[in-house]
Amino acid sequence: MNIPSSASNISLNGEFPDLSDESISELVSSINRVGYGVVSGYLEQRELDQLRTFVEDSVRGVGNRYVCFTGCADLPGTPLERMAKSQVFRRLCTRVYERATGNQAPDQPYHQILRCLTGSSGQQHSLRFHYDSYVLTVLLPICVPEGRRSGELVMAPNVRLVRTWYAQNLIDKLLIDNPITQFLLKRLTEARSSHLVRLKMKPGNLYLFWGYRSIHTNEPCDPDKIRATALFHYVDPHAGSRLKRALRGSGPF
Ligand SMILES: O=C(O)CCC(=O)C(=O)O
Ligand SMILES: [Fe+2]
Repeated sequence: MNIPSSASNISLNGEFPDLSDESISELVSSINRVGYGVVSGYLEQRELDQLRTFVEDSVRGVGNRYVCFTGCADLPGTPLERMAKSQVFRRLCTRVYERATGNQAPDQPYHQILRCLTGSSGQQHSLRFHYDSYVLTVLLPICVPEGRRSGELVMAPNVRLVRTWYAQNLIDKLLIDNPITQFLLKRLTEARSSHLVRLKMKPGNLYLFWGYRSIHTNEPCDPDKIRATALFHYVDPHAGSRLKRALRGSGPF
């Protein structure tokens, strides 16, 4: 389901597109049904060009290798900083969350990242299958290489529910984050298994999925190209877990 951001929705001047309640419902049912929902043309071309230049400069600045930004402190004046601070974008996330779960959206910050993949170091950050730690993942592609190896997003959508206990989540994660499962998932991806959903993304669109509930990763792209994605992860269901707090700093949990 593709929701156009301008045609049927209210667009506020100078702000990001504000989706109607109907569009939010359509997004949520698309995420539940096919694994993802799309808001097309979320960014204007001018904003996309600005981000592309930022990504290209950053990649060049580190010697044409993989670079990743966490949070928005290092992204001042970019549309990504504006998105992180935008009430309209926030309302998109909270309404999607509330519509899907029936629970009030908690007041949690995003886990925001900007990933720029290129070169052989970019390959190392590809085909790493995982569940996110956050319920909703909003992905904004900025640079998507042309051609066959465009770094598609690959996912087995909605394969688990949100766990009540952090310990259950930990077990799920360990069942994925081991060499045997990773090997099997890679083989399924190479075989273009129909069990996996593949997303060839278009820069400037927003892609939403249940990152916590879906096994996913990105495919590698040609090492001489740049693949850049911005991610807003929202709602850690285990934010209050004592076990999580105790384990913090002792691994990728
Ligand atoms: O860059 C992508 O396409 C996906 C990245 C991802 O899944 C993540 O950062 O959690
Ligand atoms: Fe992820």
